[in-house]
Amino acid sequence: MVIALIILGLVVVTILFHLFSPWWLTPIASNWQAIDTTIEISFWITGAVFIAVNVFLAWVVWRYRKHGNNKAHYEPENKSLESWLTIITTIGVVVMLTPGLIAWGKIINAPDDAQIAEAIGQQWQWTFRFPGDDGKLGGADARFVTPDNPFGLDPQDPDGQDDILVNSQRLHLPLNQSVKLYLRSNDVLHNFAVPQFRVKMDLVPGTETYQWFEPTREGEFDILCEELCGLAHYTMRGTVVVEPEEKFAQWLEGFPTFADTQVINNADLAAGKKLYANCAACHGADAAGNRQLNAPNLSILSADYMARQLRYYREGIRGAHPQDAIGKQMVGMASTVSQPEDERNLLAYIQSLPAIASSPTREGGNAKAGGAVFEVCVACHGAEGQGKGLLSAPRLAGQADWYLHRQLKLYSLGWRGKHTHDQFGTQMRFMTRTIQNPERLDDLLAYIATLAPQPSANLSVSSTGDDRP
Ligand code: HEC
Ligand code: HEC
Ligand SMILES: [Cu+2]
Repeated sequence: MVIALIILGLVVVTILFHLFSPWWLTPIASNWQAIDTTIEISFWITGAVFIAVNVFLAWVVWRYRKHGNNKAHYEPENKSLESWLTIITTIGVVVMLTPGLIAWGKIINAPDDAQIAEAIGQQWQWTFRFPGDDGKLGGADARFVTPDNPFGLDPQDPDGQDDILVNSQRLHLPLNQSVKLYLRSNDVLHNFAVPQFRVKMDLVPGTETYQWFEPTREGEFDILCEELCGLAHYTMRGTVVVEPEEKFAQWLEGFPTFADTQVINNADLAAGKKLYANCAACHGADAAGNRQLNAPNLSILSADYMARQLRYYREGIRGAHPQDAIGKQMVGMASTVSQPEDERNLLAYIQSLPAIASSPTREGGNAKAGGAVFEVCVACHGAEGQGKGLLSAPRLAGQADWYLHRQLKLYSLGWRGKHTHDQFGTQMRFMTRTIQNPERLDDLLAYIATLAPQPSANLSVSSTGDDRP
């Protein structure tokens, strides 16, 4: 009797929980109502079966409880009961699966007029690519990935030259326009999902998958990596911004084509040198930095990293804290090179200067103990602190120790890396927690100082980044 009541109680609680649960589907923002319908049908059918089976179970427990000397009647076969159960189950399963198959048929057939785009997943960030005027995406493969070519586009493919590279975790999309989003992984399995769009799909290394949807609501939605196995996929966050077509077009214009990013080596160095005169006042004619002016060493940094920092300064992502007077100096400077061509020429010029390692200025600290603190940094900044282009992590070896000290402090204060558009900085803010105390910080900086390359070693663009073979 008690058990029968417990079973009935569980059924009632489950139904109430289902009806009043705060965790319900987010309001839909795409054309995929069919997915919601499929989910609802499944809920109705599984719900009905759940109630029927449990009520029957409770009834059986109560009806055939032990009393007196009654004995179970043994009936191994019952043809008519078995056929009925088989027929009802079959109908249930068919009703449940058919809408799913119909929806799947639509999911794999993108409309012909869909806008094409690509999402690239790599540990642990998203980047995006749009075709240029030719409407075609060029070939790409993880084996083409170098610090100069982080998207891994085939340099020989003419279709790829005008592809627009969006090196940002924010993907803008036009409202009410279907998008066929190709999905490519540069390393492991990932899974691209925007819960409000209702479609999700795995990214599989070595092959290209896709999904399509039509955003139907303006706004910002989270991009999640819903790959559950593996390390830290939950940190792969991005944002989809759905906006009217004109605004989208304007946004897209701000990004370089693949060809643009490749000319950095034959950019106009003379023009770059002229622009650099402004910067030399603080960063020095040799770009090796100036301690008195708090200006870091630029000679060791990759163009890609510097370009992102300049953009961050311009967009109020870095140097924006009201008390950050030192960082603020760069905000105005970064806007003097807001033209993509100026910025390219300038960065190409800085890259053409020989890399100079800054000499250590700090005393104390146990470099040996610091090596242990540095172990967590290796995953992104490399074992020699050389930086990894693929992970957007800059070179630390050879950077001025007082500058590194200040940046780590800014991260832990939240003056840097706290802006919602600063996903890389957010990673770093979590990382600074592993340093824990001033003593370990001293040790760490002493260790990084031992990683500095030979003074004046020329670290050309292609050797500053990724350390993969
Ligand atoms: C008034 C002095 C001053 C001038 C002029 C100046 N900078 Fe800076 N720059 C700084 C300071 C100070 C910092 C460090 C800010 C901080 O600690 O947050 C910095 C930081 C940077 C960084 C970030 C480096 C890193 O490792 O993250 C880049 C890139 C940079 N500057 C490039 C430039 C360029 C390019 C120019 C010329 C257009 C320029 N700077 C002109 C003072 C200056
Ligand atoms: C998950 C990858 C990751 C790990 C681990 C990591 N970093 Fe970083 N770090 C980054 C990225 C990405 C950036 C660039 C941030 C940006 O673009 O604003 C960065 C930036 C920095 C900077 C600023 C450099 C500059 O030129 O301004 C310092 C300093 C730094 N990291 C030190 C460390 C130290 C020390 C550790 C270990 C305790 C560490 N990082 C661990 C990814 C990482
Ligand atoms: Cu992932």
